[in-house]
Amino acid sequence: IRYSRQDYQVIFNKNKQSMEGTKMYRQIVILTGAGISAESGIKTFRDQDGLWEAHKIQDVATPEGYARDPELVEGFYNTRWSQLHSGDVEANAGHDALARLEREFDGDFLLVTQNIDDLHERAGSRRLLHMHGELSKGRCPRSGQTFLLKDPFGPEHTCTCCIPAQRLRPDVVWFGEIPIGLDRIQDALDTCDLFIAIGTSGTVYPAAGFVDIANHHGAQTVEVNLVEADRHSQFQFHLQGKASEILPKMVE
Ligand code: BV8
Repeated sequence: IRYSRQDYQVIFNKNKQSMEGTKMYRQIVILTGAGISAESGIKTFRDQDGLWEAHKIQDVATPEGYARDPELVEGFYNTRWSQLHSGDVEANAGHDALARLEREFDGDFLLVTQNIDDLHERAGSRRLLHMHGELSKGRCPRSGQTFLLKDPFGPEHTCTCCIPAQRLRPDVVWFGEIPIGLDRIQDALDTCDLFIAIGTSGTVYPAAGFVDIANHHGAQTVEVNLVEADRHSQFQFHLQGKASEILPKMVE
């Protein structure tokens, strides 16, 4: 994608032929998944040796699993929390490119991420929505109030909003729970003219259905992924490769 200051021209190649389809865009919605953080060393969910290899979804990413064994679930998130705060993980060129696009594109822009890491924030993204929650926060199960975690979960992590204090749970959206910000996302999808899905397998709903809403409203839809993911047939364009290599080229 190349853009000039006052507007945004998109030139894509499709099926390897370069197609001079230049368009002016006024509103962009971007959806990211675990694939954009993969090159920062953070495991994805469904690639080989992914997060779901070691754990069953129903044990670590459902309210029932948490009720059954909170320590197991806290351990699952603490491992990820510790890696994220280890100093070994940083935003990659894909995150940086999206932050730059947001800064320099003068239309409406919304970055929706399914990821619970803070790498988009570290790269400078601001108009950002974590639809599946955030790893660095705990939530009071009674009031819903969230608290920034200075260290990993433990039984001593309690809220300060209730008496007696309640044990904080991970502030993430588990299967069967309602994702965050759906109204705002729906509004943006209803009016966007470009929707780009990056590094997501398209297996989890409602995120996997966002491309259908964008298509329904006549937006240009683009998928950036190593492979043709589950919903690839719904995308008008597929840019195959690593997010950290493709995104900087799109934005330069
Ligand atoms: C809801 C928790 C009701 C936090 C997560 C039957 C049919 C359809 C739907 C359902 C169904 N049964 C149940 C449902 C609903 C269910 C669902 O979709 N289940 C699926 C499994 C069928 N969904 C829910 O329960 C959701 N809630 O529906 O509530 C509702 C809804 C609306 C309104 C009212 C009520 C809640 C879903 C949230 C679940 N929580 N995570 C955490 O632990 O992180 S989901 C989990 O998977 C993550 O959040 C992650 O975001 C998400 C998707 O994974 P991806 O990000 O796509 O990662 P993945 O590993 O799968 O893929 C990585 C991709 O990157 C690959 O394609 C790979 O090729 C690519 N890649 C790798 N490296 C790179 C790369 N690409 C580019 N560059 C690279 N370098």
